[in-house]
Amino acid sequence: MADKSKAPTVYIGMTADIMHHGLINVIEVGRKHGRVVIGLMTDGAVSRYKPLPYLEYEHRRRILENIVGVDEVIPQEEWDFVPNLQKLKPEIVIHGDDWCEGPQKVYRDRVVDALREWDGELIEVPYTQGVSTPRFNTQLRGLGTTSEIRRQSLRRHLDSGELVRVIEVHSPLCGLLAENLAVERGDSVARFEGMWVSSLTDSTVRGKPDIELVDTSSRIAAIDALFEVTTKPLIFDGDTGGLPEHFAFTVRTLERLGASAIIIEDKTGPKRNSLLDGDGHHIQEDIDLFAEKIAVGRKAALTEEFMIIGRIESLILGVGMEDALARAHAYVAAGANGIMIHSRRKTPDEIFEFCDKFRETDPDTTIVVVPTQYSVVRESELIEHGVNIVIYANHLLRASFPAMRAAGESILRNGRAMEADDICLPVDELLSMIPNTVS
Ligand code: SPV
Ligand code: MG
Repeated sequence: MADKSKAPTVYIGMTADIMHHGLINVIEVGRKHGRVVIGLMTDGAVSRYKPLPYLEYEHRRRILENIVGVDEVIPQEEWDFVPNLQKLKPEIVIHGDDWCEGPQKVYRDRVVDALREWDGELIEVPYTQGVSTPRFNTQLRGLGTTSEIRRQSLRRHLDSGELVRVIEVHSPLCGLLAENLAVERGDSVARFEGMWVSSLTDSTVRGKPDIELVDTSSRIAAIDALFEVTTKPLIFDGDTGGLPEHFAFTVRTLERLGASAIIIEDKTGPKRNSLLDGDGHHIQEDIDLFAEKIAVGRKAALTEEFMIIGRIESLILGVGMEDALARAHAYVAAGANGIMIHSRRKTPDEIFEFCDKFRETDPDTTIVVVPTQYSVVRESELIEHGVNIVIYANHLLRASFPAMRAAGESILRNGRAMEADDICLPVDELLSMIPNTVS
């Protein structure tokens, strides 16, 4: 092989989730010009813009390293090429010309500016007709996912270091919404990375109170239908977890289905929802007994990636920060992979205090929060205080009810349906939003 050490450095940034001849074309152009260094987007870089790649970083790296013409693969930690370009100062950057227009154009402009600093050159390879990564992605997602890939994907999101945003889903239709919603926010695209199956909304849609009345088996059966039409990871609200012997079975069942985590709360006796007005609706479990339940669940889990998350009610019950912290450390020592800290206050102060103090001695364990009452809190603030997962725990159900009521009232008021049409989804949209309804 010719000595390439003196050849110009050619930088090519890519995700390389689905390798196709369009990407090979780009690499082939690169190797004609010098030593090809691929800046491979990490999961974190990708997730600022797109759903997580199918293949993990290490797998994508191995594939690329085995492609003729690729001399080196380095991580590109951000969607923006510039930080890597500043480090490498490559003579040449190669990219498909599909980024000259549209949302990627600002990143192209930044590359052009950066290259000017050291007289580098941008070569744009004509877009290969007939291959479109977004189209491949849509087709792949249409095929669904496997239990294993789905289960692991929550950990992958956490490993990316980004805040993981989770939305409550109480039906497969909500699941489709969670799957597909995406909103441009600043220089990235915001999505929900995962789904929360809430005891509150699972009970409410059945017209039942949130008191562990809807049995675990029927809640789990509903997950099967949800999984048929979605690919994102799921966190299950396991209430108190029940008896430790029962909890072990719940863990196994969820894990087998492909759920990524269960959260259980340190309550005992008749369970009541934590957000009920007034104090004393529930009793907190003894710290050692609850830690033991976590340990039983951890032992039952067959995979490392399935997460057991202990939820602490100390702030809800007003028993103090010290108690909350002591419980957090005890639950982690018992094997909890994460801690959910809950609060009923309208401001996030006590949540911030808990997170800051917990992080003083535990930089790693996943922290989960549910800002229903302190909805003023911004995701950027949660990130500053070391939160890893934010669960919007009941919003799709709460949003749907006023809309349904308004439609019903309109029909009753007007003696016909026409006035309600404006607030209803057009029927053709309803039909076309479900995959395979329209060919
Ligand atoms: C749920 O969504 O069922 C929860 C969160 O457990 S909360 O309702 O705030 O207790
Ligand atoms: Mg609940």
